[in-house]
Amino acid sequence: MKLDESTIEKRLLHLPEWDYYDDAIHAEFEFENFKDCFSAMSRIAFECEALNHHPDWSNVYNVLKISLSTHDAGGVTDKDFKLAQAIENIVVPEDE
Ligand code: H2B
Repeated sequence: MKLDESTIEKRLLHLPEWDYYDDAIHAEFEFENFKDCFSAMSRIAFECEALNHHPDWSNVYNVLKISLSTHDAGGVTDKDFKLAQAIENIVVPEDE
């Protein structure tokens, strides 16, 4: 079920890297180099398969841009937040 804007904004307080606009949540991550970036993308891809939920994303060298929305629902749902959290767990080192 598509979440309303105030619910999305509230949940984003726990995900400071992410912004809500155009019916999706978006984040941009910068890595040391292409190898680190692509390695994170591979790990994220396994999470996507496990959750059966998939990002719109793009990569240029060491930068990864990700947009999450639930296509079937035409907006942001709980599935997007589950995947965003899984991505955070992969991309943001624990001691940061
Ligand atoms: N990913 C996203 N982001 N939105 C979807 O609506 C979606 C998906 N649907 N991954 C899934 C797969 C789907 O088509 C199956 C059949 O559940």
